[in-house]
Amino acid sequence: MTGLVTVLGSGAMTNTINGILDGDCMLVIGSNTTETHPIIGLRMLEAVKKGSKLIVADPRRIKLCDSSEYWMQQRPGTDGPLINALCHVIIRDGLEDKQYIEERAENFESFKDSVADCTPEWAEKITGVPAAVIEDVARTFAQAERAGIYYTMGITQHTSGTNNVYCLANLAVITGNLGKPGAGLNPLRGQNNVQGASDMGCLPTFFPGYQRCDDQAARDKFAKIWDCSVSDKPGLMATEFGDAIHDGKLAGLWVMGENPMVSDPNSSHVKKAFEQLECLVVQDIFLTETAEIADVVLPAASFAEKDGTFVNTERKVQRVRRAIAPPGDARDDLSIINMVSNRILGNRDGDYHGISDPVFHTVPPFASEIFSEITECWVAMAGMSYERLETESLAWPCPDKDHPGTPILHEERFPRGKAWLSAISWDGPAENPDDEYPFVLTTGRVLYQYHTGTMTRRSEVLENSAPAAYLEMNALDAERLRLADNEMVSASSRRGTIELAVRISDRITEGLVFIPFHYKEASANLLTNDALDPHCKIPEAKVCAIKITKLETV
Ligand SMILES: Nc1nc2c(c(=O)[nH]1)N[C@H]1C(S)=C(S)[C@@H](COP(=O)(O)OP(=O)(O)OC[C@H]3O[C@@H](n4cnc5c(=O)[nH]c(N)nc54)[C@H](O)[C@@H]3O)O[C@H]1N2
Ligand SMILES: Nc1nc2c(c(=O)[nH]1)N[C@H]1C(S)=C(S)[C@@H](COP(=O)(O)OP(=O)(O)OC[C@H]3O[C@@H](n4cnc5c(=O)[nH]c(N)nc54)[C@H](O)[C@@H]3O)O[C@H]1N2
Ligand SMILES: [Mo]
Repeated sequence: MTGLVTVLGSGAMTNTINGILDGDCMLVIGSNTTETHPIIGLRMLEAVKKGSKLIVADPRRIKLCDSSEYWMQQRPGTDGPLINALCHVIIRDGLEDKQYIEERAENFESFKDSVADCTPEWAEKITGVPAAVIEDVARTFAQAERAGIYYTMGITQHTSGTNNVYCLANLAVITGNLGKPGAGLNPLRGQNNVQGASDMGCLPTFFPGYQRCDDQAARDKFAKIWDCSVSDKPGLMATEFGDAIHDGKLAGLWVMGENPMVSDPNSSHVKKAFEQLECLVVQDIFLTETAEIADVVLPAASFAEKDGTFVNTERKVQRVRRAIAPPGDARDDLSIINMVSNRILGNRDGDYHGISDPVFHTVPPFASEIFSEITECWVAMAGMSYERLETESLAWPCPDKDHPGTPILHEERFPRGKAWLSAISWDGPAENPDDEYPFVLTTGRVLYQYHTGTMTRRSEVLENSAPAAYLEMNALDAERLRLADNEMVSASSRRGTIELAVRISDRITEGLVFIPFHYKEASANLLTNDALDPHCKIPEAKVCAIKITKLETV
């Protein structure tokens, strides 16, 4: 989300997890927090006990709805109009934080005009959320002293994902909720160290620390530190690889710690593309479905078998310590990358002779040396060191060695100075239900499984708790299709077909069904749409159109 990075810093929480307890109001939108971030979910429930008001916005009746003051059950893919309507009511009733807007925001008048027509009645027609509920929620949120927004994939996995986030940023700014405790705009990051990966430049336009590759000064800086020339051309987003392969623009791929054969939308397209690659390398701790079709598999060490740092969702840098030796030929990712790099540079001897740790098979440079280099590359981590991390809990930015770190972002100013309130229009999902494909499919997660299941499905306890794929469906829809609980159905989209059991549930509304994407034997991503958000290229995993038919048992 390049635009947002310049506005907000990065995709991390602006506030802290424990700070949830300092708030008076929480808007949890598109996040099934108790299942996907259980520790954070617990904090939210504690906050409710302390008197904080919980507002949930989710098309499904998730567990948090049991503790919420309001539940807005919007139609999938309609968050933009819903949030714009909240802003409309707040401004119409004069509940915006005028002083904050005056001091910290720009473009308010034009933003105000942009939401002038976004009345609750207008939004009700699009979202299905009653206008009266939108009115109440807007007032509750705006009148809270400290209101925090918590969002995840229900907001971002849409062709309007970036716009949805801009809408939420507008809401946070006009209510003065950025830069103070118990508030903020808080995307809860999903994977272990996904924050660290973004921070380190695992994004096609950035060097480490969100320094742009099209910025000459940044290029000069990295050319000097790395002692080589660096490219000014942004790379491709991972979700653009499939088309690039089909178009003959990409011939080789090195996949590290991802299983795109199961996790990428429209898997048949992905599979065809990957089969055309001249060279596919997969570096993983297990032989995944993607590794099975690879030319080369590089066995990697797991988190418990390596040294380094992870950055968590609240920007805290945490030390990881080797506890056990990696099995067999497995090596930590850093050593593998280094060994391959040495060969590319023709420096064949470098690594093997360099093995100085016979137990853990690590080769230099070691994680601690890399960390020192990071502190040279990026001012936000310049004040950190392994020594400090031993005893201190440090969230970036931490620009010098006496700096205590920054748990709450934007207390004084935004990266661009003042926050820019942008007018956001709405297009709707790329694929809508019709006569042939009458159901909306949304996909996501369950508590006991993790993504493509390579790790969790190897754990007996977890696997026994959630062993099989299912399709969650409302009782009225099930009745219409003459389906009993647990009966097998075939679910098809324009892209593929899977077979799985029906689970009748009052968590879901008529016309909508949910399938978890953890199960390769009934892989939801054979159905999902690979339409992308034009800005950040995230695929629309949360909305596509499907048809469902009962499977006749013989
Ligand atoms: N147990 C478990 N925990 C995980 C993971 C896992 O695989 N398993 N994965 C981790 C990762 S990488 C991530 S990114 C996070 C994701 O965490 P979440 O985003 O919480 O997980 P999801 O199940 O993808 O979707 C969240 C919610 O979005 C709702 N939703 C669907 N469509 C819409 C919509 O149009 N608008 C709104 N507002 N909501 C919608 C769904 O009903 C669902 O409740 O979880 C992390 N935690
Ligand atoms: N339909 C649908 N599709 C989705 C989503 C959705 O909500 N719906 N969510 C999307 C989201 S938010 C995400 S994050 C992706 C997740 O998609 P993936 O990242 O492809 O899924 P994982 O199964 O987590 O794959 C991670 C791999 O890393 C390996 N691994 C673990 N530790 C290490 C290590 O230390 N080193 C190395 N080299 N490998 C390691 C694991 O064995 C595993 O195979 O799925 C996306 N796909
Ligand atoms: Mo994720």
